[in-house]
Amino acid sequence: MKMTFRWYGSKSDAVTLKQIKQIPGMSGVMGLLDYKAAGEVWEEDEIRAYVEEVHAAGLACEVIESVNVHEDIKMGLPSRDQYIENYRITIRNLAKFGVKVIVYNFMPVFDWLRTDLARLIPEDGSNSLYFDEQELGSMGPMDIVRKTAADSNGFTLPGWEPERLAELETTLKQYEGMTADQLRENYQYFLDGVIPTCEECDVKMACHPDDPAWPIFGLPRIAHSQSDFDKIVTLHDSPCNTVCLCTGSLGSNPENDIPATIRHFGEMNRIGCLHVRNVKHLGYRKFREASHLSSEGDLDMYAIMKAVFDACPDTYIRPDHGRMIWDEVGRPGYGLYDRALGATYLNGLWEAIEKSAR
Ligand SMILES: [Mn+2]
Repeated sequence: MKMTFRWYGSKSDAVTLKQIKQIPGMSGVMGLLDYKAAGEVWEEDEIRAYVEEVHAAGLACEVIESVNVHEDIKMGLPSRDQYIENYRITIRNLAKFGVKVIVYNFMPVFDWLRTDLARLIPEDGSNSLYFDEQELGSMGPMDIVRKTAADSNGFTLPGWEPERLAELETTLKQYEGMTADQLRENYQYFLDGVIPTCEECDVKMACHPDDPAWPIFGLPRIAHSQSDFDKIVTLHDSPCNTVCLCTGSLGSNPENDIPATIRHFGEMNRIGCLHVRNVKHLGYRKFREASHLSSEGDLDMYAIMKAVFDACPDTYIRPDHGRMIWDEVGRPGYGLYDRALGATYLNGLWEAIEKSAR
């Protein structure tokens, strides 16, 4: 298991590489260029600058996230071929700098979605990301976009790029009537376009689950359960077509058995990497993100790490969203302190699992 930390780059992240390097057991980052619009080519010079900075700090950069898929690809418009070609160029460019895994998602319009980015946790005065379907019911898509932008403490949020959301109403209209099967057909077309390039370059595509793990605003969503991902990995059968197993995203739906899903795809060699975090269910389609400790949420982190150990022990992992604690001000979900605690806790579980297996 290679423990990593998401890092937004020195211009965009309040957390420094030096701080990341000082977290015990940290081997590298999961990187991104957060200023790139969906569909744009990631140029060699930009990738080189990012990767060299990470390497200079003594960290690896083998996983890149948020290479966003252009909406025209998801909608199956004729312009998709150009965007798929751009994606292929980006894959080749990333591979030149040692990238092994690319995390992306295939969610229409909205990436992850929360109704509150800083919900107070009364028990200890910290705050975390929060979702309540009932609260969402009273908001339209534009309301949630405005609220998310206003609550981001001035940081960019992946999937919430202003230029992507500027034409929101038009985009939502274009999706009207699209079924899950149609979206899956468009997905297959995309995979048929990019997976052969991944095979040439020895890079894995890792699909991030829908977050939360159900459809929203009537849009089709096709990546929020084990059976959904069973379909995805067969859309284009290749070891390069993998899952980014995000425990918190899938875990927002209590019906998803996360350790079983890790074993299932791990044994198939179809896990590209994992995001590991905990979630506290508060009612029907209502949850908040919890600290990583099993007893503070509803996921069994021991069972999760044990499944990783048994089924995909060489994979990349990062602690996912943390709470905001110790009065830290930062990008919602991506502060330093709680994610560092999370990494340390996961490393502790790992050591115990490893030694007891001897
Ligand atoms: Mn995730």
